[in-house]
Amino acid sequence: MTIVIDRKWWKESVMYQIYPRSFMDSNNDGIGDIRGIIDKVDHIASLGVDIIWLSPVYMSPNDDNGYDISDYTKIHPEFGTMEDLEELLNILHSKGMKLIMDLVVNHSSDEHQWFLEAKKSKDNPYRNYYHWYPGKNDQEPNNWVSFFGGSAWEYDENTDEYYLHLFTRKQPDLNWENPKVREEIYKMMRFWLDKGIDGFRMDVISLISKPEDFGDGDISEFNKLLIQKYANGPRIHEYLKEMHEKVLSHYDIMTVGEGPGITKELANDYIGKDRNELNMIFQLDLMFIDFGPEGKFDYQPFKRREVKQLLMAWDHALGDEGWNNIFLDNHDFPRLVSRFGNDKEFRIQSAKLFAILLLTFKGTPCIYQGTEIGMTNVKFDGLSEYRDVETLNMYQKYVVEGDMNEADFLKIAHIQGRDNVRTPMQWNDSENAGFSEGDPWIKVNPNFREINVEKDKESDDSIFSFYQDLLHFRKNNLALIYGSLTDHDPDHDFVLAYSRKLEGKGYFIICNMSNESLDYHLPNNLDLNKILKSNYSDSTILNSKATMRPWEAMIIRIET
Ligand code: TEU
Ligand code: CA
Repeated sequence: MTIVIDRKWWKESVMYQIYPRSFMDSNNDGIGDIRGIIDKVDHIASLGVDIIWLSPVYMSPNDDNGYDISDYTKIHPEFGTMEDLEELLNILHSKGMKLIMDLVVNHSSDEHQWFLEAKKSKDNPYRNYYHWYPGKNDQEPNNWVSFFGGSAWEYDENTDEYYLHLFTRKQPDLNWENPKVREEIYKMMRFWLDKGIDGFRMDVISLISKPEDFGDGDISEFNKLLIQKYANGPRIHEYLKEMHEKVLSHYDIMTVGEGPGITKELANDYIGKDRNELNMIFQLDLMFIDFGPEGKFDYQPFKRREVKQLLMAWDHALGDEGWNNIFLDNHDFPRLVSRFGNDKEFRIQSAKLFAILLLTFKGTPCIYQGTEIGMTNVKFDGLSEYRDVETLNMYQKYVVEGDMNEADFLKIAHIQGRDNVRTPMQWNDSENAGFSEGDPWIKVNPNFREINVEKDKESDDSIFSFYQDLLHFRKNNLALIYGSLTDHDPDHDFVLAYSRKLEGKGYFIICNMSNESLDYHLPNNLDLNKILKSNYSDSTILNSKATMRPWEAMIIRIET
């Protein structure tokens, strides 16, 4: 029976995220730049990925490292020029690769012209490009809090009103109720799409529609407030359908929306194939797995079983209706080998295990810069070495205004902080890991002499080569792209065992996500005999039993 496959280039692609500030510095000012990316394009192309997601390179005061945009159609000089961007785009296209850029339109910078106008007076034509509210008895309009700690409201003395900012006070939320705002954004999107970019990653797109009721929310748990008041607002699908109709549908592009607060039950409302909204979402349930009631810095260790359950539950929820996106780290969350693997005695094995998971699970994979060589979290010595506004704001909340001591806070920052994934890309063992001959904007991870691209590529145990081989394997096996996914061991605490099947071709994948060794009994209803890929050189299966060592993973052919 031939299955009808709805083939799309973005379903068959693998994404690679670049955080430009930390990727490669070509002019030695300590800040990564577009010219640096151009210099390293061959590294990315040789890996075998297809789409680059470029985090923001637009004009910004860098309160949130570019996620606070003051001019959406201008390149920040520290990253280079528009010509540099166009050159990068042309080079990628000449290599058959694609470029998607970050669309950050839930908020702008408070230094954007729109906001500079809006705050001049209550009757300024730009006033309701943002959300302004009078206080209540000299208090904020309601009890909403920012993702980054503190109130979500900032008082503006000049006009005696508060403005809403779900992130920093320098990131005022845009008012999507205002059709002028939407038209400005659509115009900006066309500016970039007409240049030939291949789509957008849409920053916190689930937050752009605000609730009708601006009353107090349930602040007992951040996630409750997120779902109750911030995410999936009443007009979200109207806006996305309008965006699709007015902009997206006119181009052969890909869209992936970052979806804080999008539950798996709501996901297909955004990405269902006939919804005419987005192609994919970056779901954050897995990324928020160890968030306690107060959020990320209220750290609650997760169980490996929960990782398995979330991965499978989302696949099941999307079914054949929505197309998944599989990622295990990005510029906002700790390094996957430190968070989900073992970055000490089993760094290489666990990094490779997650390469197998990322590239054989169902959905478009996204690899974050440095993951291809198993870069790890960083343990900075003191607060002065941290750069991320989220971490610094949380220090203010927990240490300055709270009763946590600095040492305990730094322990959490080491586990959860976003600087973990923002230290410079480690190219070689020369000064600053070959990232810059200047003074890097953030300290290089001291382990760069052991962990760097050059050293990894020379190693017999190369993680980069393992990714290269798997990427090639995936591209040539549609069963790993369009095949069904079946969970063969939902109850096991730390072994992930699933199969992928398409028209008679099939693969059985086992991942031992633990420091334990075990004999794993293979399902007897599958004829499994040939190990095609493994992260140990001598993996064996005998009489339907796989001897699994710590962090061992393998891809076994299903004979049909
Ligand atoms: O992130 C929003 C988000 O939901 C979280 O990832 C958030 O950044 C935080 O880490 C949760 O504790 C997006 C961008 O990816 C992030 O870099 C920006 O800081 C944020 O939006 C605001 O633009
Ligand atoms: Ca630079």
